[in-house]
Amino acid sequence: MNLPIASAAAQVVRGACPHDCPDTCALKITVEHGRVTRVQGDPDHPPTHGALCTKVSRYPERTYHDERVLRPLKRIGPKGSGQFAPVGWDEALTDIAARLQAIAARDPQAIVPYSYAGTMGMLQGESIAARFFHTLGASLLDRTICASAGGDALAATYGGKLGMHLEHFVDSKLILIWGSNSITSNLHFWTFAQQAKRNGAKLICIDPRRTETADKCHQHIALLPGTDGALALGLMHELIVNGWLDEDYIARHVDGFDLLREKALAWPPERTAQVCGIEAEVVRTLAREYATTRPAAIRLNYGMQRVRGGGNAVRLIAMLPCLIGAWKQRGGGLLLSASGWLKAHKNSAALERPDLLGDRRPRTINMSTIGDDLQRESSPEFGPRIEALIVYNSNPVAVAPQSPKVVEGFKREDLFTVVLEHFLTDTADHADYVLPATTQLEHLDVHGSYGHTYVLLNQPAVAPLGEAKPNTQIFRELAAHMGLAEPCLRDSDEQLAEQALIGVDMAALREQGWFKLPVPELPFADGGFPTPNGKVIVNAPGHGVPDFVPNYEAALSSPELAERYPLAMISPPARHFLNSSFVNVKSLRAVEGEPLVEMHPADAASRGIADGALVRVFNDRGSYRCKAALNDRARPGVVNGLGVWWRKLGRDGTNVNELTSQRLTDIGRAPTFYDCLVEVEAA
Ligand SMILES: Nc1nc2c(c(=O)[nH]1)N[C@H]1C(S)=C(S)[C@@H](COP(=O)(O)OP(=O)(O)OC[C@H]3O[C@@H](n4cnc5c(=O)[nH]c(N)nc54)[C@H](O)[C@@H]3O)O[C@H]1N2
Ligand SMILES: Nc1nc2c(c(=O)[nH]1)N[C@H]1C(S)=C(S)[C@@H](COP(=O)(O)OP(=O)(O)OC[C@H]3O[C@@H](n4cnc5c(=O)[nH]c(N)nc54)[C@H](O)[C@@H]3O)O[C@H]1N2
Ligand SMILES: [Mo]
Repeated sequence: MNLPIASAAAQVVRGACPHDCPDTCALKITVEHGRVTRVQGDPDHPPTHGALCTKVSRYPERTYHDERVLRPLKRIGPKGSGQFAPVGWDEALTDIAARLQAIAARDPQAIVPYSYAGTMGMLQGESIAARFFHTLGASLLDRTICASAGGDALAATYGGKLGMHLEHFVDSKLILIWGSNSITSNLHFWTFAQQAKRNGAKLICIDPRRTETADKCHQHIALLPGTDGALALGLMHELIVNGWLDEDYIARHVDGFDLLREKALAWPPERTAQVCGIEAEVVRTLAREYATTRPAAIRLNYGMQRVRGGGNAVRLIAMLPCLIGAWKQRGGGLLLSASGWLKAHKNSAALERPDLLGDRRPRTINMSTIGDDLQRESSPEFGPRIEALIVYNSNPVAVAPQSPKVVEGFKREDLFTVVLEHFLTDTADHADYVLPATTQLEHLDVHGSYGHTYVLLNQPAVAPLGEAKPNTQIFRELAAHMGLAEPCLRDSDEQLAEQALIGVDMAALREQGWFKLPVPELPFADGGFPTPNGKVIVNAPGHGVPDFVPNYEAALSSPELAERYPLAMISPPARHFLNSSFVNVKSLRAVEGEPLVEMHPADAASRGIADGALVRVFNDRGSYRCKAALNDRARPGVVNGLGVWWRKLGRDGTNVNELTSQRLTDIGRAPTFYDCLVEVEAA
């Protein structure tokens, strides 16, 4: 592969945004005198259309940040203190290799990789890293922290994580923006939605929080957190009793609808409204508009599945477009994730080489319960106590639920922790070794997307800064220091890029920087779901018929808890951060100000809390101090703790995950970040 490393002359290099976002933008990176001076969106890439979010247009500020980790660091203070001394690469890798070898000799499953989507790249994500851990026979990681409730639910319904083309939303006449703050977290979808709006479409936002997206929609339905399944059943009730079903589409393409009909008939608008905390008339009107407007689309997003019943709710909502035959038209249907379209084109087996495990079947650790799992002793059920953690592309001390437990685990003196990072994050502060990783501007990668149907190539724009190395190179060198002879551990990034994709014109990808996958225009217009019989599944094996599942923590299911902690807390993304990334970029942190909890003025008044007052948000798991912002972005009974701050940049070294629980969703073993009761008092 051709790698245009910058020379003195100004040049433009094609790249891709690596972040965990549905938009995966195509970038044009200007390099002058060996330094990136500008990052812009590619005007020719249809989803990006030349625009970038504020965060990524400031990418050079992140890459050239004066706090970048640019040399390997070895811990010299107590765990968590962030006290390190620089060491040479060879010294660091020799010591790490010896430590891991000693553990692996007892049981390689005591070594746990911990990674997520800090970069979504196929190379710098799971390629050499996966090969390395598979060769060792280390524990496997269940990557559940974000999307597995909704993702598994969607796959249980449609047969894959499949949905509408992003570009088709311009043709919609009604768009339900459901559990998504698009302006914050899916900006490039929002552009298409606005175009639809200009063409006469009605936009309805379904979200407990009055977000900036809700402000710009025609209507906002502020339901209680975790009640989306009830709303979907209420809508189905109305579709059924008013004769608004597409009987023909259902007969031909939905398997088991009668089972669902029975459930839905138990949800008249009054019951639905009571559970959701909204008016019955809102349910009736929404059902009528959804049934009678064509084309009708749903942009569902992962915000609504971070609760106990998140999987069931996604299954119910995913039925709606099938009941009205919305899939028959361009601009109709649903999009939660488009990543299933990539599946046929991403050669995961070649990149990750699970065959290197041979006959070994290591145990799997769920990343969402790392707090508890770090405390477990060896046992026949659990397997060996976790002795080593290798963290890359993730900041679990900040982002994993119930952080008091996570911190306690990372502080264990008998745990050996290596963190590959750009910065000294809350997690890196707990490492025995921090290894400096390159950013997207410094390495090669290949990307798909979960919000559109293109693949992208990211060419390195500049040479690695300082002594930083790509994740791939770090794992190659670590493997060599451990004497692992497996030849595929030596594949170069260029070779990996050649192995990554199937059925993609690599010449076009190199030339243009992006390539549209061959996805059918109207994939489900005439059924054809990738399920065993081609039909949408109601009664899913192992899951049964979908139903409303109330939150763990709600008056409905735990009245005693709700008496002590009467406020439901959600912790959705802050616009200028990306999970915990960018919190340390000063210009972006300045816009967000400081950690806040939004409260409705009525909830604040009864607690004697003034706007801007310092408050303590607490429950049985922990306590978090921040400022109260009183406004109607919060509905009564719900508080919004905007996420996810670095703990050490928060007020008392905590963030919102001090309060969240490690309980898991109904489907997908995912965290329930937004299923969390709290109380708030003036601090
Ligand atoms: N700027 C920015 N962009 C991001 C991210 C970020 O942190 N910052 N995160 C990225 C990631 S990791 C992901 S997974 C994606 C998608 O990330 P999502 O988590 O889907 O992000 P949003 O769409 O911002 O937020 C979800 C919305 O759901 C709402 N919500 C919370 N609980 C409920 C509920 O029970 N029901 C309903 N209907 N709504 C609820 C929240 O108020 C919020 O407005 O976005 C990505 N994009
Ligand atoms: N309370 C609450 N908690 C949440 C959420 C919420 O809404 N509320 N959202 C959840 C969601 S949706 C998600 S996806 C998770 C996300 O959690 P994480 O995947 O941990 O995401 P980030 O916090 O962005 O941390 C990613 C880290 O990877 C690093 N990184 C980026 N690129 C590279 C690279 O090329 N190499 C290496 N070695 N490192 C790199 C970054 O510097 C950053 O520190 O958080 C979850 N946590
Ligand atoms: Mo996510």
